Amino acid sequence: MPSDVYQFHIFAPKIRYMATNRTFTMIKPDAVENGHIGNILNMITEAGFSIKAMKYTRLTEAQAKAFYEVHAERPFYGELVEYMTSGPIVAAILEKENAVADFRALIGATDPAEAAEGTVRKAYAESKGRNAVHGSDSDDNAAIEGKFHFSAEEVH
Ligand code: IDP
Ligand code: MG
Repeated sequence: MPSDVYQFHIFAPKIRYMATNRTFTMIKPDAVENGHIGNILNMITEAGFSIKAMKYTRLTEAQAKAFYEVHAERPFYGELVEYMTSGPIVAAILEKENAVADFRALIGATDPAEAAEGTVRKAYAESKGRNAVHGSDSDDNAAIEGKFHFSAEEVH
């Protein structure tokens, strides 16, 4: 192993580089309303993800604002919070090798017009805003978002 890589491993804070093999997802209100829960869960399990936790729930305004806090300054934040509280969702923690990246590939680009064939958003999203599913963008956020929705006792 080259010495610079070796040193990197010694001095890097270990936790930030440990892949958890888990991601967090939501089937969003448009997809629930349009009757796509079963088909989307089927795509997810067919792609090799296993379900570690799952619930059918509805976000409060406070929960939606907190979950999407990172987008608070974006022009679509109000619209996003309104949409995410407009109806029930399915929240889940998923497990698979390389879960975060593989799940982002499975769901496709944020805007369904740009999403690849065979992706969840290509098949089921209505628009860039109402885009059927959420997928965590990093291992750190997967852990934070999973904990936001589930207690340790709800993960199996
Ligand atoms: P992502 O869900 O693909 O990670 P982000 O950029 O993190 O996309 O945005 C979070 C969510 O905010 C999107 O999934 C979508 O529901 C909504 N959103 C993003 N960009 C827009 C926009 O330009 N108009 C309306 N809603 C948007
Ligand atoms: Mg995102």
